[in-house]
Parts: sequence; structure tokens; C-alpha cells
Amino acid sequence: MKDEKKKSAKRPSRKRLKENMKSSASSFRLHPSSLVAVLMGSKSDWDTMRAASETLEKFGVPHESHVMSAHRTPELASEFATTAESRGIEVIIAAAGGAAHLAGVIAAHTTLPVLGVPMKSDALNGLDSLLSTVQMPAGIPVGTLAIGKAGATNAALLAVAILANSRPELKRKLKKFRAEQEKIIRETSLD
Ligand code: RP5
Repeated sequence: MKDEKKKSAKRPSRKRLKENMKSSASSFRLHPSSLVAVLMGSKSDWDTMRAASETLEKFGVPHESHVMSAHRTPELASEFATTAESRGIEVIIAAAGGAAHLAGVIAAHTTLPVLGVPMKSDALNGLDSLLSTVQMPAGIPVGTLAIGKAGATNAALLAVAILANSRPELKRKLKKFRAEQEKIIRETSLD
């Protein structure tokens, strides 16, 4: 009993997370109905990560998007990941560029599926981000997608696929989306 009390005292509360987020940026809002969280290391990633948010929107998946960084706001990142599951989040998408360790750090703090999206970087065109995100040592997985917008879109589609396992309506939408893509290719003619 004593141990239980000690444990819950240590657990970061939703209230504390809200406070922490408030002090970080006024745009940080936690949505009680979110199933997916889209995280990115910097606002400069948003132009790319918008594609993830828009894809989730298309499928009607409640989600929230935040900027947080593994190295610039390490406490916030760990607190967010630690409390995500208890808030009802089922999948986390984490994008970062350069020495991109956001997805790995998030994955270290939760057993929720974490999908990593490497950002295109100035120095190495995203190869640095890709390797930093994908090369997780065995034990703490990050499902890594392609560099840039394709990765952002596919991370959202993969999140939809994970959620669709227990949501027949979402599965129906995903199958319809695939059928539409197939139709476009089949109907393509070259001159
Ligand atoms: C990473 O550093 C971010 O994810 C971003 O891709 C990269 C550059 O960030 P800024 O210098 O544009 O803020 O942490």
C-alpha cells in the first residue's frame, strides 16, 4: 500500500503536464479525445509534418500536434510520453531532424507504438535524421518511415492502420483509400 502511494506520488499528473505545457507555449493544448499525438522537434518541421496532421484529419482521427524537443525540452518530452497512454493516446508520431533522437526518447518513456519521421536536413539531406531515428538498439523500437513528407503521410496512414485493428469503420475507410489509389493507377494512360 505504501509502495503504491509512493508510485502514484512519483507519476506525473495530467495537471502537472498541462502546467508544464502552458509554460512552454500558449498553443500547447491537450485534447481529451486525441488518439494520436504528432510531435516534432521544432516549428521548422511543421511544414513537413502538416502532411501527417492533414492525413489524420482526412480519416477523422482525433489528434493533437505539438513542438517539443528531446534536447531543448527534455523534461517536457519525457513527461508527455510518460502520461500519453493514460490520456488515451494510442499512437505517437515523432519527427526530428539532424541528430534526431526525439522518437527514441519518446519510445523510451512509453510502450505505445512510436512512429519516427526523419526530417530533411540542410547538412546531409535527411540521411543524418534517418540514421539517428532508425538505428535504435534492440529493445526500444521506433517504427521509422521515409524522410520528409512521404514519411509524414505514411506515419499517419500507419497510425490509422494500427487504430483500425479495433475500429471497423476506420478499416473500411482505409480500404476505400487503398481502392481509390488503385483505381488511379489502373486508369492512368500514357500518351
Ligand atoms: C531538430 O533540429 C528539429 O527537429 C529540426 O528538424 C532541426 C532544426 O531545428 P531548428 O534549428 O529549425 O529549430 O531538433
